[in-house]
Amino acid sequence: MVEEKKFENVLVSVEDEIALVTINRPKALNALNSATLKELKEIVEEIETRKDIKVVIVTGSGEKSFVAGADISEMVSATPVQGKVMAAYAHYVFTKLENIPQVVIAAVNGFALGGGCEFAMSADFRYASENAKFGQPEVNLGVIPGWGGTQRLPRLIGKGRAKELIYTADLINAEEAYRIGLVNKVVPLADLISTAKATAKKIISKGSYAVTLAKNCVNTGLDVDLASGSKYELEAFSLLFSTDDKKEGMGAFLEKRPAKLTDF
Ligand code: DAK
Repeated sequence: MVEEKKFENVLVSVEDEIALVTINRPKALNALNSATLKELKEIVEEIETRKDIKVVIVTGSGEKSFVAGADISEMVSATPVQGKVMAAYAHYVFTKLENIPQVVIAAVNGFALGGGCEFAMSADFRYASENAKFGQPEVNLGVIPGWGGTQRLPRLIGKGRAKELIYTADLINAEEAYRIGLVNKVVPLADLISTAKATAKKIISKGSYAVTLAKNCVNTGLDVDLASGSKYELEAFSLLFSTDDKKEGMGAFLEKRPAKLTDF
């Protein structure tokens, strides 16, 4: 169980079916080096198989930074082949996180820059503390976003806004991130985790088959044309007619009582 293991750079706790995954390298503002990515891979791969975890909250330790990017001290001397291997590894971890059956909420508690913003974007949605700052500053370093930023950012906030952020390397504050749809909510830092947990609890009270299939439909649909996405939705929707949750949910509505929805 990952919560019983002692990782060097990541803290994991599980309570009330919520896993809290905290990147813990505060001296480097939680920058993601290969050791941290390796730990994250192990954690995500285990969480994917755990029926006792329904929602995952990812955050950074301390009060200043979520994740300040890929670890620049590790990248500085990397050859093109090493850079490609490191980027492919992070792509694997982020895409895995994006598609696990559980809902993933990024609780962005400070800097979410470069690979940190890309990490947050692989969550289902993001809540930010008032001090959070977002950006893709890679062009300052002579590179481009390499962990999915050129792909997920335009899908989230639109092509023009994404290009402006990437070309200028500008950092934006939490309010601006909220205005452009990069985050769903901005709250005081002290309330960030409790707000994410409150949403997690609400989601957990729903039928988890339905939530997971809704996640699959949105994720799959955004990568294909509308007709193919709609076909996928049709299949998922009709599959849910086989579940006890569908009988219970609709039956409870008609009987005017609260529904008791089940687990995976
Ligand atoms: N990597 C390593 N160390 C970092 C770091 C990072 N990304 N960000 C901060 N640190 C370290 C600092 O070096 C400093 O360490 P010490 O000097 O104390 O040892 C410590 O964290 C505190 O940072 P500062 O002293 O700089 O703190 P400030 O409050 O003054 O500034 C800051 C905070 C976040 C504005 C600043 O630290 C900063 O600008 N950090 C870098 C942010 C950044 O550029 N992030 C994007 C990283 S690039 C690719 C694949 C992926 C990528 C690229 C290519 N390929 C396909 C190969 C992804 C790239 C990125 O993510």
